[in-house]
Amino acid sequence: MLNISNSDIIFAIADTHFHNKSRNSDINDFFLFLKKVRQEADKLFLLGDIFDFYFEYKTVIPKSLFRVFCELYKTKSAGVEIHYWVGNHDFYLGQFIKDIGIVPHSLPEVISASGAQILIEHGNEINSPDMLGIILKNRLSRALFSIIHPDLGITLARKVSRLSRLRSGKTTLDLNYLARYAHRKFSSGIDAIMMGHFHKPYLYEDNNKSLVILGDWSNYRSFGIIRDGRISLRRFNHSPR
Ligand SMILES: [Mn+2]
Repeated sequence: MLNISNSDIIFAIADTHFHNKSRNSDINDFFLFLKKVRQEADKLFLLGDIFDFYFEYKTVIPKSLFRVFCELYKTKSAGVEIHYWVGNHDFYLGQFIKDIGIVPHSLPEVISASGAQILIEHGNEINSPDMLGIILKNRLSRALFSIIHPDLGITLARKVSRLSRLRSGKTTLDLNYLARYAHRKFSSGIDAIMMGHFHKPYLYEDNNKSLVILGDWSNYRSFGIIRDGRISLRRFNHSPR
C-alpha cells in the first residue's frame, strides 16, 4: 500500500514510449524533467508505456534503455520514491526494475492524498485488450519469446507494438465514454482519476471532481502534479529540436 503524506508533491508522467530510435530531444527533455522532479517532488508516478516495449530477459537489458534506467536510478537515489503502473506496452517489468528501486504496480490503485481519493491507472483496461499483451501474458509464448535472440525479439515485438499503439492509443479518445467512466468512479467515492494511455492531454472536471489524462511525451511534453489532493496538468518547456 502506498503511503502519501499531506505535504507530498507527486509528479506523474506516462507514454514516453522510449525505444532504440527515440529522438534525442525526447530523451534529453525527459532527463531535464527528472532533474526538475529531483528538485521539486517527493514522489514520481510513471503511469505506463514509459518503454515502447519491455521484456525482461534473464541476463540482458536493452542497450537503448540503459541511460533511461540510469537517470531513474539517479532520481530514486536522490530520495524520490518512484512508482510504476505498467502499461500495455511494458507490462512485463520484472525483478530488474525492483533492483533499481522502482515499485511496480500491475493494477489500478486508489491513493488517499490530503483527504482526496485519487484513482491511478494506465488506462488501457478502459478500451480493448491489445495483441502484444495477449501474446506475452501467455506463459508458453513468453517462454518461447525469451529464447529468440533479443536483437530479433525486440525488433519483432516493436512491430507488433507499433500496430497495437495505432489501434488502441491515440485513435480512440472517446470523450463521452470517458466521462461516463469517470462518473461511475465519482459516484463510488473517487474524487479524481489520473491516467495515461490515450496520448492526448485532457482535463475533465465536474462538481469539483476531475479526470486527468496525462498525454504523451513526444507530442505534448505533458505531465501531472498531485498536490494538496488536487491534480494539475502541465506542459514541460520544449527544448529546441
Ligand atoms: Mn498504453
